Formats: sequence, C-alpha cells, structure tokens
Amino acid sequence: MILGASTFVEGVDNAFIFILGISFFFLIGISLVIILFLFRYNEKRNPKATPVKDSIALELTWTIIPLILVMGMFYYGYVGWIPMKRPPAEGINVTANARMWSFNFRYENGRVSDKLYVPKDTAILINLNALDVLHSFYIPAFRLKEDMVPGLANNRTWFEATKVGTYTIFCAEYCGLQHSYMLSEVVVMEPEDFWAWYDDPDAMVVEVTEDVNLALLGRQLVERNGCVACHSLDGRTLVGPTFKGRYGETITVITGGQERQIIYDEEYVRRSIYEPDYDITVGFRPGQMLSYEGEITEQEVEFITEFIKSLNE
Ligand code: HEC
Ligand SMILES: [Cu+2]
Repeated sequence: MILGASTFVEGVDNAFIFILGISFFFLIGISLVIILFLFRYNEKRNPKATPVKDSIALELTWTIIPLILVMGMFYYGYVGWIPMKRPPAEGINVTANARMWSFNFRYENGRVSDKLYVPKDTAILINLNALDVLHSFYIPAFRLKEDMVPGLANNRTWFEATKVGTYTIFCAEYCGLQHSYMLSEVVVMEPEDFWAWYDDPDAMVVEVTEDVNLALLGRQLVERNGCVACHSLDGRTLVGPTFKGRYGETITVITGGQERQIIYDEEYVRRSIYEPDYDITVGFRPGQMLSYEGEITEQEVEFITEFIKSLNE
C-alpha cells in the first residue's frame, strides 16, 4: 500500500488494514441498518413497539463476535510489534543524537552525519540519545517510531531497510518552539555504495583549495546542524542572538556571574560552540544551547566563523 521500505511494513500495515476493514464494515453495516429500521419500524408500519427481553442468544452474539474481532486486532498488532522489540545480535551500530532541534548520527568509526546513511538489507541497531528534552524518532516509511528519553538507559531501536531511496525522519514529540524544524533523512544505499561512503577517510576533512568558498561551507554547516532554529541570519532575535552584524563588535557577556566586554572574534565563536555556557550573551538564558564538542570539528568552527563574518557584508 502506502510507500513502505522496511521489514516492519508488512506487520504494521496488516494490523492497520485489518482494523480499518472492520471499522468500514461496521460503519457501512450500521448505517444501512439504521436506514432499514427507519422504514421497517416507523410509527405507521409498526405502531406498537415490541421490546426484546432476556435473550440469551442475543447477549452471546454481541459478546462473542466483538471478542473475536478484538482478539484478531490484538493478534495482528502483536505479530507486527514483536519483531520491533527483537533486534538481531549482529548489525551496524549507530548512535542517533537528538537535541533541540536537530538530529545527527554517529557511527562506530567516528563518522558523524546529519543524515542517516544505511545499506539496504542490513540490520541497523540504533542507540537513541536525547541530549536535552523528550524527542521521538519517527520514520513513517519504515513504520518505525520510538521515543527518545533523556537519561534512559538502553533506549534502543532497530530496522532493516528493504528499498534504496531517501525517506524522511521526523521528531514526533513536541519538543519546543521550533519542533517542526526537527527533521532529517535516512538514505538507503546499495551495500557497496554505503561502505564506500563509510570508509572514505577524506569525507570528514574538507580540502581547502583556492576556489572553495569557506563562508558557503559555513552556511551549510549552520543549516545542517540546526543552528538556524535558534540563530537568525537576518537580525531577528530567536531563542539566541542573531548571527548578522555581530562579528567584530564589542559585546557584553556574563562570565562566571561578572559582566564584561569582549570582542566577538573567532575565539569567541569557538568557545560559544564548545562551551556555550562559559560566556552568556546579555539578555539570553544559559543552558539553552548545548555544546557541540565532538560533533563540530575545529575546521568546521573556522568555516562557521567565516560565514558569520560574511553576514556583515
Ligand atoms: C537550542 C537553541 C540553540 C541552538 C540549536 C544553537 N544555539 Fe547558539 N546560542 C543559543 C543561545 C540561547 C545563546 C545565548 C546564550 C549563550 O551565550 O549561551 C547562544 C549563543 C551563541 C553564540 C554567541 C552569540 C552572540 O551573539 O553572543 C554563538 C556564536 C553561537 N551560539 C553559535 C551557535 C552555532 C554555531 C550553533 C549550531 C552549531 C548554535 N549556536 C546552536 C541557542 C542555541
Ligand atoms: Cu524533537
């Protein structure tokens, strides 16, 4: 039926279609009976009502048939759900990090990506890690949804994709102001393409040649990492200060409870990204922005700085 691309699809769709089918059967059946009774038992045709009293047959019918139907729903639901709770022992381990308001994915070899790249027909074992508040990991095309709970041990899920393609990942738990920005993609590839991507040692470091536009790389990083959910590029104040027109200015921050003046320079951007609560920009609250230590490399900080600088032009 509706686009599906994992081994869970059949189980979930069977339960859905079974319940939907029963619902339609009763919707149509009850509507027809109501119409029929309107004619058959109206006052002209049937002036005197004959109440039914103590009918064992009737009682049994309307107890046993619904019981069978709901047990059928339970059966399909259970059969569809069990595989989700029984991950295979072997597979590719990925940690999915969620924060307000973006996802990123960390692989065992240290690769970090804002999209989830996976090979087809392979079990992907996902360790769900919510860094701040409740989120939920939802891939409709895989019929997969699992809450991400901060601090919950063993918060895991898994899937096996069956079709090459790109599918949306949503956060399905309202997690604050920009919740609707919180989405990513899972890219299912042929295994050889996936391993080529996975093993590419150069993929993490961008070679800086003359014609690479650093500010453009910075813009992509700022968009991919979801910084734009909190920092506008046009001067508006969102959750955090805007990136526009700040670079090079003397700004007032609170450091360890003391107000001080500092220059918004590369070092300040770097510290803001790795230790956001060290200097708090006046007028903003600490604890809103989480550290990107281990997620954004030193080189990427450089690109982001170039981008923030370019917003002054
Ligand atoms: C959840 C919201 C949120 C996200 C996401 C976020 N920040 Fe922040 N950021 C803040 C807040 C709030 C402040 C101000 C408080 C403080 O200084 O910690 C801030 C401060 C900053 C500052 C200092 C700005 C100034 O004008 O003084 C920089 C630079 C910065 N963030 C960069 C980033 C980058 C780069 C990213 C993405 C990799 C990012 N932030 C993601 C909320 C966020
Ligand atoms: Cu969320």
